[in-house]
Formats: sequence, C-alpha cells, structure tokens
Amino acid sequence: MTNDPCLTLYAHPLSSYCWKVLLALYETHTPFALVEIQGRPKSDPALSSFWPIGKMPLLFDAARNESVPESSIIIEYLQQHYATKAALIPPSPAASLETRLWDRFFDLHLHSCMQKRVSDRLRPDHEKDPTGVADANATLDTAYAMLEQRMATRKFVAAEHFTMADCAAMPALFYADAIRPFSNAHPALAAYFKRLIARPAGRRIIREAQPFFQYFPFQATLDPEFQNPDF
Ligand SMILES: N[C@@H](CCC(=O)N[C@@H](CS)C(=O)NCC(=O)O)C(=O)O
Repeated sequence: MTNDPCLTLYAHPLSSYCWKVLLALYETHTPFALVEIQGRPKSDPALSSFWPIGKMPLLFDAARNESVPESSIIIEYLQQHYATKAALIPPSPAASLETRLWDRFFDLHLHSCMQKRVSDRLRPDHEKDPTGVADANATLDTAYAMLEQRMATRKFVAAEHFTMADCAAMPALFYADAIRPFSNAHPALAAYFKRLIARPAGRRIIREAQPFFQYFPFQATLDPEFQNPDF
C-alpha cells in the first residue's frame, strides 16, 4: 500500500492557467504530485507527446491511465472522479451553465487579453502589435465594467459558493490588475479579487509563485504585498 498520489500535474508555479487548476486541487484538498515544467511546455517530452499544442497544465491520472489537458476540462475531470468536499461545478443544470459561462468569460475575455499584453511586452520592438494591444485593453475595460456590475451584489461570480468560475477568475484578475489596474470605478471587482486571494488556497499559490515573479514582465507594477515573503 502506497500513499503516493495517483494524480500528477505538469505545471509551473508562475503560470496563470496552472494556478486555475492548482486552486481547484487545493480548494478540494485533492492530493497530487507536481512536476514542474522547465522552459517552454512544447519542449517537455512528457507533455508535448500527449498534447502537441504544447500548453500547460496537463494532468496525468495513473489510476485511470488518462492524460487530461485544458484547465477547465481538468477541473471537470477532477469533479467527476475525485472531488469530495466541494462542488466546483454545481449540480443544478442552471447553476452549472452559469459556472461554465463565467469560466469561459474569464478565459476568453480576460485571461487571453492579459496573455496578449504579456507576450507583446516580451517581443522585440520590431515585432510589437499595437493594434492587438489596444484591442486587448479595450476588451479588458469592457470585462472589468461587466464584472463591476455583476459583483456589486454577489460574493462569488457564478453561484452561491466557490466554483470553477472563481478558479478561472483569480489568476486572470491577479495578472490583469498588474497590467491594466482596476480603477476607482471598480470597487466591487477589487473587493471580489481581494476575497479570492484571501482564501488559503489563493494565498498558498501566490506564495509558491514568489520566487518566479522576477520573470513576470510587469513585476514592477505587481502589488508589493504579493512579493512579501510574509504574504
Ligand atoms: N486553454 C489552455 C491555455 C493554457 C495556456 O495558455 N498555458 C500557458 C501558461 S499560462 C502556456 O502553456 N504557455 C506556454 C507557451 O505558450 O509556450 C488551458 O485552459 O489550459
């Protein structure tokens, strides 16, 4: 009899999509082993042989001999096979759709814009894409305004309790706020973000990422609180 977890997450502590799955694992107290991807995921043989798209995270489940890519699918898989303590996708059909809608909202309209800003910052000057950056900023502004309205009357974004949509929200908002800060027009959004990062799972993920924040190209505008070892 071994206590080794059968789940292995291929991920990196700085990666925002990996945070989304780490949040799900920590929130549900699901045991797993972390394999830290070194360098680009595309050059990692274990990951890219299964998922040539070359994006992390990837979950491997030794008990079922299954490899699972894509953060939302990993969370759905965890819910189907492992989650015991928390329903990250609510059982009611209406609430489950709402959860998936807001999960998509964060990935497609916040996370992708934040990633666009990061990748543009890393490009050499002659490869910059000012139109793409302006589009990303405009979408972020729209997304912030929508969230401000929604979060004015809610504790969690999709249901009465913490769900997959909140897992998607936390990393997207964390990095987006450093790149295009919330303003005085966003008190409800800022308060929601604060509630997410105050959860033990959120704090743990931020602490685990601290040694790597030096590689985040917007480190200068990251709240110093997040870089404090006592966070
Ligand atoms: N849709 C994917 C997106 C994953 C993704 O964009 N991962 C980034 C890290 S946050 C990545 O692997 N980037 C590495 C690269 O593009 O080389 C998901 O939800 O898992």
